[in-house]
Amino acid sequence: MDQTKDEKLIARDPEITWEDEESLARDTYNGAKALLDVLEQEGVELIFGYPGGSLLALYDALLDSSIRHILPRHEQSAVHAADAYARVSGKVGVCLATSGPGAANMVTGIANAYMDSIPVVILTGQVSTHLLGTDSFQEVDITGITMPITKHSYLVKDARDIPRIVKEAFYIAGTGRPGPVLIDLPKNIMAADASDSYPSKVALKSYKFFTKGNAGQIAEAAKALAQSKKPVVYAGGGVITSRAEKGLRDLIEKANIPVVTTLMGIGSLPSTHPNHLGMVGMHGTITANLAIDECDLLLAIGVRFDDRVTSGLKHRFATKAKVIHIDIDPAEIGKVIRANIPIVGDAKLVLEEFLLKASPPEIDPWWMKLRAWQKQYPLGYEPDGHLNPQMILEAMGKLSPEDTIVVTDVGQHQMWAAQFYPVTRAKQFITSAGLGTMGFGLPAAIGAQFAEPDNLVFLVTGDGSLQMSIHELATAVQYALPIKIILMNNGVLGMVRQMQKVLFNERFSQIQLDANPDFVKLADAYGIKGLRVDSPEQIEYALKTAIETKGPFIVDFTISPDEVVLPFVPAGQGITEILEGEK
Ligand SMILES: Cc1ncc(C[n+]2csc(CCOP(=O)(O)OP(=O)(O)O)c2C)c(N)n1
Repeated sequence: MDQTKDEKLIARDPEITWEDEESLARDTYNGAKALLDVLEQEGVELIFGYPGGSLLALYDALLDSSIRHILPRHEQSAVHAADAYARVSGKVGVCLATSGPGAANMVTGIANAYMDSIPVVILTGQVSTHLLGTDSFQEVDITGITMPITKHSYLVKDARDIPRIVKEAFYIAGTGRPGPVLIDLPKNIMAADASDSYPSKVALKSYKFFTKGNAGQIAEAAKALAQSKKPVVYAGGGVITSRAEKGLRDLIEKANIPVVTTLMGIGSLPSTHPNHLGMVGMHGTITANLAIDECDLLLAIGVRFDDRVTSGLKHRFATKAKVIHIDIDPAEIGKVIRANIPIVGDAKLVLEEFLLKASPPEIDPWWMKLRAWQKQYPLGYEPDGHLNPQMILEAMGKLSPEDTIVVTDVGQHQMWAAQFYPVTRAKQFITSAGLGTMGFGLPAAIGAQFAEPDNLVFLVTGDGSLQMSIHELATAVQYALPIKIILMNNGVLGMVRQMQKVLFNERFSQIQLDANPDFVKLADAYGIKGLRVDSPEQIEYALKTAIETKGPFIVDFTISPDEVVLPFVPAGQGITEILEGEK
């Protein structure tokens, strides 16, 4: 008897469940196998995922695939890890979760990638097509839920569409302004007969992006630069995404113009470059903020005039300046600040063209003013004999090799890292900027370490943030990832406490983390070595020990809850209303 035929007959019997049909389909070339084949052809080496009932066929097929599957301990972590992997490797990150709770757990991670324009393909299991819309077990409408936080999404209804959809998803995620693309995969589609034809090209009529900027607008911008007396470059994450660091450096060195960066733009120019005035915005340097306020020409490259920079006060931001805005996403032009000279295009290509046309403006008096501000308002801190967080970051910079990657969580520690770690290159400083997601750090450090297995990866975190993804210590151990965790342990939700202290007259509300574990002991329970440090003299020894110890390591630095991040421009105040303040 023809067994396969018989199985097919049985599978059509209404009494036979989809589960039975799925296991009968295991031997055929099904949607799951087609999916993995096309992912392989897209060059995917790693998937961060978490299994479940809707993905049984896919996890079965994974056993025969060359793709390596990494199992974090939470689906949110799978997205953060894929996100950081993409930020560091420059490839599209891939993550996977089952239907319902698995997919829903990914929402914060997807929003995080969306806000920072990171290319991630998210694969979610879904209930079988005949159950869609029936509130069936573990059903959520994940394409609906994530509509505003994805660049695009697909619900696959025919297994034969899988190769085309995957090809399109990678193309959309990784081109133009990058972002997350979700593919929802119903259970029966994963088990259904599929096609192994892989399209060589993407044909998407409705998806277009500009790469080359308009030559006339670039010429106009170069003319404006040559005539300006007080120009400033405002560089963002777009510079790094388009790998325009060299173009930026060539331009600002040729024309000798000062540069400020956003949080996402850290690394677009080495922090030690003489033209670098530091980060701009809420916790930026005073000089960077005064420069924006005073400049007559603002050359904004790959930025979105985020309210962390503008304080949400567009009528008070760079009011004396002619604005040149270079961005690949036309929707960003004029969204917040009106651009006098808009240039839609890829920053790298635009800057190459700009360089050819640029001539240096006469700006010696401007530089004298900037240098005077830098002298008057240096970014520093007063060592007070205690363990100041800034010291730790300076020591990390001194002791770590140049190819080190620094991943941060969210809070005061993030801002101290942005201010005091000497970042020398693009893709070295990985942080959750737009969404500000506590709990991003540890899974992101995992993704970063997978992207660059031979480089030192530091995670700078806080006791609040770390506890939002502490379970990922197990993942670091399981995959022998030698991440060095630098914990700034102040016993409080420091950044919120700081705002309550400064803006709410020290009326502290719900910021005390009273039942913190002993983090060194906790790490030890996972098999991770660690040290606790509470005085400045121990910093160097602890960091050296962490770096030299094989495998993951935690240094638990006890810092005072009274430490504050300065300067501080409170939200809703003009960027010149900077609190320098005393601690
Ligand atoms: C998921 C999430 N919840 C809440 C917040 C609001 N928030 C921003 S910073 C912060 C405190 C962070 O505390 P910790 O990680 O200990 O870092 P610290 O500021 O003390 O350095 C909070 C609660 C957030 N950013 N993300």
